[in-house]
Amino acid sequence: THCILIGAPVDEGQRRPGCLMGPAAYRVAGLAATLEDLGHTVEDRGDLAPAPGRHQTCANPAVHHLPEVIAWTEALQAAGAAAMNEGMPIFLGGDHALALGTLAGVASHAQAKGRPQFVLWLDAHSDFHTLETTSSGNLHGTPLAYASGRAGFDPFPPFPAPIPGHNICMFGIRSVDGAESAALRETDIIVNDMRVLDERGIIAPLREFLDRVRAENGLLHISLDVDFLDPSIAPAVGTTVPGGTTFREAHLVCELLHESGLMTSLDLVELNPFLDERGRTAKLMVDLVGSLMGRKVFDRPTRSY
Ligand code: DIR
Ligand code: MN
Ligand code: MN
Ligand code: MN
Repeated sequence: THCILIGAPVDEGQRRPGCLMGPAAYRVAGLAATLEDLGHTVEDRGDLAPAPGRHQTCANPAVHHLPEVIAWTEALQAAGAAAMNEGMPIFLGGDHALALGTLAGVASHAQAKGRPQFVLWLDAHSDFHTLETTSSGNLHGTPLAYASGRAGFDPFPPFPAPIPGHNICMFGIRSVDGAESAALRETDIIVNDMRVLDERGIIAPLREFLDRVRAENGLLHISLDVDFLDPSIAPAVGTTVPGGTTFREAHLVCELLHESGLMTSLDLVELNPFLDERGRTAKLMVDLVGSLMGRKVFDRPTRSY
């Protein structure tokens, strides 16, 4: 695979400075060498710099850094759509607000190719707020609502090709705000919260989704939020939530995704190296990318997955 690394040092989607150091931390933790050792080619396009924000406002006074996040969204949409024609983009975050742009980029590319876009959201949070419903005002809590084509995103550009709910799968969810759960009930987004994963394990719900992606010849964007992982193994994130996925579960998810052969783009988001313990979380994220891209302890016959 030709891997295209795109640094997206977005820090404006939440209030705890540090995510802007994420792209540097992934590079220091050896992401490129990890991919090359697995036989992939790597093209590091450096860090994206958005145009200066214009003077946009919205009705909700809690929302902060709106012009900056809109500028990031536009820059990432363009960079993402372009990279999709040349290889597999891996977006190095930056907070999760970057997915407003990466989802827009991959969805517009999928539309141009006439293929359906699917999204796997590996996160403690559902990130389903609009500009109107967010009470924190943190725009990292909004990308899936934007990608679903929900109203409430003025003055953002309209989402280019809204993704149908049943093409979106949330996985590992354990913190959902009231306005988000009310809105989610009106959709057919697949919500695999921790309760589902505790009851069924991770393999069956993941397979169900991947089977649909394959049956529909879809493109699959994976958005990996550090807080998908349990804080005991991944402390370097501003919004830790107890009860996350374990080391073994996370690697299994990544290995199954690799064996599926379906992933076409990837976000690595919410790493805050300022909160890390000597690069521990950055290294874990790089190891997970290794599993996503084919590393395993023993070679095993390729299954469908
Ligand atoms: C919370 C936290 N739902 C909010 N969201 C996220 O502020 O909207 N934390 N995404 O990582
Ligand atoms: Mn600021
Ligand atoms: Mn998130
Ligand atoms: Mn999260």
